[in-house]
Amino acid sequence: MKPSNRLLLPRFKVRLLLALLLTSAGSALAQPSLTRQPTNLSLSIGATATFRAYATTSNGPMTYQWRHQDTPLLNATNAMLTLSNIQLADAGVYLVAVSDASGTTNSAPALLDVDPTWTKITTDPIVKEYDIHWGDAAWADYNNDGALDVFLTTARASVGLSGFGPVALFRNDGAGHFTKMTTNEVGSLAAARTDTYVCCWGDYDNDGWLDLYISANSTIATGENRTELLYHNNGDGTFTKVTRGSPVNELGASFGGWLIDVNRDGFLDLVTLQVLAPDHGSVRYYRNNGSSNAWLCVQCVGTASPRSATGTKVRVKATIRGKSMWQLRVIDPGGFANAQNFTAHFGLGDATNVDVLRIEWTSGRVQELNNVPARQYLTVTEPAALSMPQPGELHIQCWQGMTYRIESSTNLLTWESRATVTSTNLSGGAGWTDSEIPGDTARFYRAVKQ
Ligand SMILES: [Ca+2]
Ligand SMILES: [Ca+2]
Ligand SMILES: [Ca+2]
Repeated sequence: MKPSNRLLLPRFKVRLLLALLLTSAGSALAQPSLTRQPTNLSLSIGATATFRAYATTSNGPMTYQWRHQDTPLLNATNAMLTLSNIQLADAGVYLVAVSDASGTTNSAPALLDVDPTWTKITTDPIVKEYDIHWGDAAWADYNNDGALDVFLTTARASVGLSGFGPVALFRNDGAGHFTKMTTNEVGSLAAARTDTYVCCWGDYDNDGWLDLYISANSTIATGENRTELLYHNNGDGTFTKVTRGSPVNELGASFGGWLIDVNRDGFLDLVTLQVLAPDHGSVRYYRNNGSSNAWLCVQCVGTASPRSATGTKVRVKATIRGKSMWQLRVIDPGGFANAQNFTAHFGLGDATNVDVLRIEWTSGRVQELNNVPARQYLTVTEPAALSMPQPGELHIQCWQGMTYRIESSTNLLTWESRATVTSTNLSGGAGWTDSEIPGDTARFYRAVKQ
C-alpha cells in the first residue's frame, strides 16, 4: 500500500504550511474592508462638501484619517468628512486611511472639483427662509431704487400642510443682499397669510409705485382668506391693504390672476381665473376705470437680443409730483400661473413726459430716448447690429421677417437709399453687397428698420 504524501511530509514543512495558513487567515480577518468608497464631487465655491466611507473589520476598533493631496487633515478622523464653505484651494484628491489593530487600508481616491462659476450663498436671509412652500416668486423694484426685490407666497396645501402660510417680501440692497421686510417696515403686508401660487406686481393706479396683487387662496375652501388681496404701494416703502371694492371682498378662489391692460387705455385691469364656488371655472374681469394719472407702455422688439426682448431692462426717468425718479421694469413673461405679457407698463402720476427712456438690451446694447410723451404705447426696436466681414459686404443681425432699408453716405450728413433687404432664414440675419465699392473714399452704411 502506497503511503499518502501527507504522511511523508517532513515535520518542518508541516510547521511552515500551518504558519502560512494562519498568517493568511489572520490577515483576511483583520484588515479593514471598505464597503463604501468616497465618490467624486463637483461643487461651487461656498458649498459644503461631504465625503463618506464605510468600513468593516473583525479586528476593531477602527480609526480614520482623511488625506487631501496626500497630506493628513487635522481633526478629520471620522468616517464622514465635511468641508464647509469650500474654496478653490480645497479642490483635489481626497482619500481616507482606515486602520485597525493589524493594518491600514486606503480608500479609493475621490476628486473634489470646485467650480468657480458660482458662489453658493449660505448666510443671506433669503436662503434662511424656512416657511415658504411651493408658492410664487414675483420680482420687481417696488421701492424704485434700481434693484429688483422679490415677493414670495406659500401654497401649503400643495405640500400636504394645513392652514394658511406666510408671505415674505425681501428688499434687495443692490449689492446682492436681501433683507426680509417686517410689519414695522412695510405694514400689514409682511404679516399676510395665504395659500396661493399666484401674485404679481403692477402699478394699477399709475402713481409711479408698483402695487401688489395676491390671488385668493387656490385650494382651501375656507371663508375668511378666500378673497383676492391687493396692497397699494404708498411710495415710502410701506403698503396699505385695499379694502374697498369687489376684487378684495367677493369670496372666491383663483388659480391664475393678472394685472394687465386689456383695453390698452394705460390702466392695468385685473383678471382672475376662479377655481371654487361661487364662480367655479369662470373668469372674473375687473376693468380699471382709471384716473388723471399719466402712463407709458413700452413694447420692445429685439434684433441681436431675443425678439420678445425677454430679460431686457426698461427704465424711465420722470418727474412725478415734483420729484425726479427712475423706475425699472424687466421684460419677463412672469411666474407660475400668472404669466404676464411682454409690455413694460409705467405709471407716471402728473408727469407729462418721460425725461429719459433707457433700454438695456440683453445683447449688451443700451438705447436712450429723451423727452418721450406720456400716455402712449411705444414700440422700440433694438438698433440693428451691423458688421462688414469684407469691404462692401454688409451683414445685419436680425430675426426672420425683419426688413431694413440700407443707406450709404460718404460724409455722414447726406444718405442715399441703396436697397431694401428682408431676413428670410430662420436663424436670422440679412446680407447685402455693395456693387459700387469706392476706391480710396470712405463710405458709411446704416440700416433703417422698416
Ligand atoms: Ca428695489
Ligand atoms: Ca401704484
Ligand atoms: Ca385698462
